[in-house]
Order: sequence, then structure tokens, then C-alpha cells
Amino acid sequence: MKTRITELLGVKYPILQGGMAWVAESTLAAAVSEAGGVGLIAGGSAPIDYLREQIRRAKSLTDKPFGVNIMLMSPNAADLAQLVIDENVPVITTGAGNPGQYMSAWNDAGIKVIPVVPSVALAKRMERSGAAAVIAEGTESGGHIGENTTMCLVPQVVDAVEIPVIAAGGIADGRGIAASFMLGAQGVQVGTRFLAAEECQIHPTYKQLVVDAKDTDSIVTGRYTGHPCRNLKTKFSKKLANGENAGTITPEEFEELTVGSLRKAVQDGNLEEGSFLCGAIAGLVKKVQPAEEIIKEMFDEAEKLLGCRNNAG
Ligand code: TUI
Repeated sequence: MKTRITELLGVKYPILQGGMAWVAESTLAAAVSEAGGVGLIAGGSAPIDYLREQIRRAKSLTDKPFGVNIMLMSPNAADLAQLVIDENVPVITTGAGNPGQYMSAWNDAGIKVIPVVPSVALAKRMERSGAAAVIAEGTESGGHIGENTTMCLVPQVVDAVEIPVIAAGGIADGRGIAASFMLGAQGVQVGTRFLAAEECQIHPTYKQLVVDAKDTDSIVTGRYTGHPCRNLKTKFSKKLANGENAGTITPEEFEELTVGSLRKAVQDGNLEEGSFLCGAIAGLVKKVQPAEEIIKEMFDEAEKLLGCRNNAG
């Protein structure tokens, strides 16, 4: 499947793995890249030495292009912005902010920069700053989210910019890819389905929660802190949501309760204090599979659907 994204990034399939904080490490990223997509290592708030080691490990596992996601709210964002240049990382995605201050340095280094945008306004600004593409991410996504849905955001961003648009949020099978292409996207970013990849290193409890989740099992917490986050419904996330809605947990207390909660979910499978970030599409994820099988299955289905349409037209 050739699109402007496969051409831009030199890959077989126009699919990026989500840059999921604490989840997206070198084993998963290399597996996705080896399978013909673009694997991502998430910077999150991890120490720079760890990230350097992760980037070098991914290079040892695959010759194919992979990227790094820079979470702009991280205190380490500026150091990571330099590390990706020093380590010749070919692709960067950014999240949770405006990467404007780093764009010229990344462009000078020849890095393809693909920011996540939750709005048309930021997409236009990123295009002017030299982004190679943008990821239009709908509120169906897991983790830190904007307000607009994938169905509404993607075609509006497609109409507003000339650079290729990657759709994200609520895409977990070939139907989601085909629908994204119908909206004008040239590629997709997928997070939640890769939580159930065999190569994904999260705690078995986390993986099982994703596989068992049904349509109504995700919940958004933390709107009142300014950092809304989509998680799986657990005792902990329901306690936070109840406290937020009833006014019994202040925004400051909320922030304190959630410090370290991503790590507790990913490494410990801790249902009492962990935040199991996950997209609203988890109900569609039914089994644990190798990343390569996930990608092949998704694109076989998408190609059939898109082929039908072409044949009919
Ligand atoms: O970044 C994500 N998802 C994430 S980051 C994360 S870790 C975290 N920890 C504590 C608090 C918040 C996050 C977990 N999940 N997705 C990409 C994304 N970017 N979603 C929304 C945005 C975004 C929001 C505002 C991008 C740009 C933006 O710009 C605002 C501005 O400055 O114009």
C-alpha cells in the first residue's frame, strides 16, 4: 500500500505505533519497524541515559526506520530534543504540546518531524514550522487527549494543510484504516491494538484488561486539571472520576494521586494505584498476537475494503 506516508518514511505500510509513555520501548518499536510499520520509542519522562540506551538497542534490533516520541510536558523534553539529533533518529513524533521551539534544529538535522495535533489551528502552525506530516488525534485515543473526535478532526485537518495527515484515535482494524483513508488521511497511528502485541512489554494484568475490555470500559479522568486522560475503568480510575465529579478530590490532590501511576500500571499491573491508559477502541482488541500479524491482518482487511470500493467505482 503506497501513500505519501510510505514514500516519506520509506516503509512498507503507512502505520505508526503510538508513542505510549512507559509502554513504547525498543522491543515493541523494533518489532513494528521490522514488520514494515514505524515503531516508536516513547520518551515520556524517562531519564536521558535510559532513552539513549533504548535508541541504541532499537538500532541493534532493526535496520528499518523507527522513531522517538517526545512528550513535551516532560521536564526532560529539551534534553531528549538534543539526544534525537545526536543519535541520528530519523523520525520524531511529539505530543502534549507545541514543539515550535525545537522545529528548526530538528529540520536542520534532517529529521522528519510529525507532531500530534488536536486542532486545525495547531496543524497549520506545524506546517508553517516545517513539519513533514501531522497526526490528527481524536479524543477516542488513550492517554492525554484533545476534545475533537477522529471522524470530525481528520477531514478538517486534511482540508487545512498540504502536508500528509495521519489519523489516530479509535483505529484498531482494517475498517478503521479504510475509514481513515476515506477521510483523506494518508496513514494511521495505532496505540491500543499494540498494547496486545506479543512484543509489548507491559504487565500481563494490563494486557489482559485490554483484551477483556468492552465498548464501555474506558473513562476520561482529569479534565479539571487541564490534562484529560483516557484510561481503562478500574477501581482506581473510578475513584478518581467520582472524586473529580463530586468535588471531593481537588485538582492538586488528583495530580498527587496520579504521580507515578503510569509506571505502576505498566510495570506492576497495580489495580489499586495504576493508570491503565487505553483507547476507546479496546473492545475491538480480542487477542494477543505478534506485531507483524497485527499489521498484516489490519492491512489485508483494509486493502480488501478499499479494493471493493475501487472496483465498484
Ligand atoms: O501525548 C499524548 N498522549 C499522552 S502523553 C501521556 S504522559 C502524560 N503525563 C502526565 C500528564 C499528561 C500526559 C499520556 N498520553 N497524545 C498526543 C496528544 N497531544 N494528545 C493531545 C495533544 C496535544 C495537546 C495540546 C498536542 C498539542 C497541544 O498543543 C497545545 C498548544 O500549546 O497549542
